[in-house]
Amino acid sequence: MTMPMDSKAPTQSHQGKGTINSVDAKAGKINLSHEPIPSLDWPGMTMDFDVQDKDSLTKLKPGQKVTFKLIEARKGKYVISEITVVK
Ligand SMILES: [Cu+2]
Repeated sequence: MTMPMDSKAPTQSHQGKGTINSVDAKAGKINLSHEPIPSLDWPGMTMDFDVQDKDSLTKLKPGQKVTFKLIEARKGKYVISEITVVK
């Protein structure tokens, strides 16, 4: 899929699901083992993510299952825009 750089389309978000391995609220980073994300054509993997809103990390702990939304902050760089603990 190709998209023009000046696309006026609203920022597309991608929905993911995973388990928290570690949280660095100060740095605004979280390490997740996430399930495949078909809309990005990503396989399941363990990786670090930057989080837009650092405060959203303060209540998160390793072992929790979460759903999250990813947006492309800049080309090829995906950050979490929303993260929610699954009960
Ligand atoms: Cu990944």
